[in-house]
Amino acid sequence: MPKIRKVLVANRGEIAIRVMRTCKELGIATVAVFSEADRSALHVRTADQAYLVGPPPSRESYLVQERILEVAKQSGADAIHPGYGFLSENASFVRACEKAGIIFIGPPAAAMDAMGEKTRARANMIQAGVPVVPGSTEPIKTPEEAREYAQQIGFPIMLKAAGGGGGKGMRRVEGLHDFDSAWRSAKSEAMSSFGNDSVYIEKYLEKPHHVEIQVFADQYGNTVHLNERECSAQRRHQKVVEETPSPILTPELRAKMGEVAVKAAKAVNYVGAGTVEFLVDVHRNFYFLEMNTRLQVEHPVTEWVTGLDLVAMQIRAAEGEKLPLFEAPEPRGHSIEVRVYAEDPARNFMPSPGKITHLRVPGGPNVRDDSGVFGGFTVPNFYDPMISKLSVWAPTCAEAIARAKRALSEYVVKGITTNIRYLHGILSHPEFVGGDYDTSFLTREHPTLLGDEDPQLSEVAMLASTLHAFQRDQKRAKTLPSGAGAGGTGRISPWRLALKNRRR
Ligand code: MV4
Repeated sequence: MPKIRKVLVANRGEIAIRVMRTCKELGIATVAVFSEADRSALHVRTADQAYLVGPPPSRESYLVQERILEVAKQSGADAIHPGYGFLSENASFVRACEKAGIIFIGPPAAAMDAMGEKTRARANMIQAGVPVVPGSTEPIKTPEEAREYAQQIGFPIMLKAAGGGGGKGMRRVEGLHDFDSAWRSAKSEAMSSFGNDSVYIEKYLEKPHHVEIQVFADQYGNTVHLNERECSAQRRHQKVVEETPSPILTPELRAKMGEVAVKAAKAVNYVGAGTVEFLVDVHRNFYFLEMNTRLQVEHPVTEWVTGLDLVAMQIRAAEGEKLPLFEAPEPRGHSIEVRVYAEDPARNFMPSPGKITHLRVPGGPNVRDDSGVFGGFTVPNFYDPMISKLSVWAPTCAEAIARAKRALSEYVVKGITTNIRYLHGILSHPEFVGGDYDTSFLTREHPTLLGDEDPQLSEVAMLASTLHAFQRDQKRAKTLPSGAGAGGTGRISPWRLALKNRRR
């Protein structure tokens, strides 16, 4: 079995540092790559060696496959960890690593191919017996064909780009009257985002939850799931807060979704850490959305409740070790992660790069700050403005919320604007605390989350949203099938029970 002795981390910021930390603990040497904008970045200082790979734009530096491979050879690295983003889901890069005799710490290229194109992924999942959102499994060629298909499955429908996920090239269509304009704009956005204007159709799910399952596989087909992450707190398809366990899962639903996620991974011969994303509807039906074939930003919450080091597991799997566990670990306690961004929530979340003149990072029991910055660092404007991920663990959800708020209140970042107060507002919001927030939460509640300067006004906003949440509960109790809600049967549903426990 090949032992990995030196890892090139083909990334920057907090994730590069996260990977290097585990390497150090395993006695593995690290190599950083950096652009001209990142000469003084923390990941460069953290690595044992560092190489300049190009000018600031990532197209000319972090994304240049030949240059990254050249550095790997020059430095004597035997493996490359891609982090997330950049080259992490690029099958041609995986093949280039293979050709160069360098271990890619991630899934095989074929597994990426099977999941990369969305209609192909859907067809593969149907084949494997995984439930997918009702809709087409091939791109639709003409608007006539699309209109006919839409009428068949019934409006509202969603037009989605086949070339990639993440909400780009996605349009909700109410009916025939707005079909043509949605068709045109979905196609042109798909083209500019993915260089592929293929579009397919799905039935539109109202206010779904985004729940994803972490999976892990070794090279011998042993595959487990490592429980879920609730990721419904998103804005513009960017996750803002993640937590595990999900407040809407019962142990039974967790086991069912976990089993399906393992089936999905096995169907594409997956190896390493992966995530199967699901949409969960109001009746708690769940549907495969896409599979992310990489380590994800929000992996720390899974590490908190399982006690595992996912990066160490990735490295061991890449070396050919067998999986050390054969069934899902029981989630222990509760974990929440918030993403700290250099951005201004009051100015439509405009990025706020610049020099951090003063920095105090939170600490204390069961608080983890995965940061890519330091006091005196200038946040460049070329990359994603996330500067850190703050994650906490506590025995119960209520304690985890209290701990995350406490940690946020310790966070001091001067010189640039951050979303720290906004994050505190989310964690204080009754809908978040109640645990039944769906993917419409952050957009819908935007005004109440901004943290008004006038405390009386924000009090009113909070009260209004409490009433709103109450109304939603009432409505849901009426619309859910008996047993699923409190719905007149006098029974307390497992979900309600979970919510009650949440307030302990
Ligand atoms: C949907 C949907 C409703 N119905 N598909 C958004 C990102 C992309 N990965 C899929 N997304 C959605 N797909 C159908 N058929 C609603 C969303 C959606 C969403 C999903 C996950 C998290 C946040 C979201 C916010 C708005 C819409």
